[in-house]
Amino acid sequence: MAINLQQFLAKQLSDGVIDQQLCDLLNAVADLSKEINDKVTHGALAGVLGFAGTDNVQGEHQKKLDVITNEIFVEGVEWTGALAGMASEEMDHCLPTPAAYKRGKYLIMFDPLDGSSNIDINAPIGTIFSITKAPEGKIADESFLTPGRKQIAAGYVMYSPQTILTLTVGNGVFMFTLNLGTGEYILKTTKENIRIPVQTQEFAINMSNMRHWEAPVQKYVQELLAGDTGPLGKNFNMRWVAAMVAEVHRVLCRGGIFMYPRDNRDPSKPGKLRLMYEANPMSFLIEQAGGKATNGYQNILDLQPEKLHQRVAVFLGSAEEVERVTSYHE
Ligand code: AFP
Repeated sequence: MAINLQQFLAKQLSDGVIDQQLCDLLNAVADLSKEINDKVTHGALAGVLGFAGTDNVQGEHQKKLDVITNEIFVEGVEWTGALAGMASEEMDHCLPTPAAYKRGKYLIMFDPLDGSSNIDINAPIGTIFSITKAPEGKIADESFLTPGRKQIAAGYVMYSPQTILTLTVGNGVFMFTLNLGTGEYILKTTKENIRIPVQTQEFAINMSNMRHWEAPVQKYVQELLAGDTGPLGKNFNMRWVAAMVAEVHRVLCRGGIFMYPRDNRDPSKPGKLRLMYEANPMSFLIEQAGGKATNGYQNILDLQPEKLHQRVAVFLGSAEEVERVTSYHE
């Protein structure tokens, strides 16, 4: 009998894997994701498409849905009594839990809507979150700068043909499908405790950036393209959905390697993806499912963050291929 997310979390609580505050926080994230799902699926009908007319800290033009979903996320978790503070791709600085609410023991970092460029073309998008223990004392941006290895929980919600919440609390990866009829997230019995195949024949990278890549990535991608006529001795397929949530979901479901390397266009930027609320939570999920995630040199989870919105190169997925491309960087 398939169980729902509340039942799954209640069991994790009774088994001592999570505490009451984390249980409440994760249930709140699941609930707010249903509101985001509603906004996303109504799109133009809800008047939520197009640009908001503002820029985020990344200097990127915010879509209306970026701003709306950020508000939904903040209001969806601030009251739980589980948080000392939160940080978001869409907010320049962190937000300590307002005095009106009980301070909790956790911090949450999130990208409320990953894949904004997909919104107006009805392509997959998602919400990504990462949960760590809050330090004692006043909460500031620096409070969030702990290595990904210290995450307590992480996950994403993918808004696509199915709305799927994927979660780890440190004992494997579990996927839940939203039953729109009942509003329940149901554990996908075929997808309990996900394992990523060590080998793969599928890669994901934005090929239009090829001329900007560093030599190790050039070498590796040439080998992928050479297929069975080259050193890898097998043919590869390519995918690019332009939403990290969709790429990671595919890797968790059937393996593959996803890459967003740094490139020579802007040497000050070590990559496009953000460490704290994209690469870290996704790397936690990937490692929990038996995959690998590096920045070309180090496991992403071992990186010591220096800034809240810092970027990082990402190579993640099936261990054999991530290890191969990482070895070319040595
Ligand atoms: P947007 O949120 O600006 O669409 O960027 C999405 C993203 O951060 C990540 O989710 C994708 O994997 C990657 O960027 C796509 O980047 P390109 O648009 O350069 O292919």
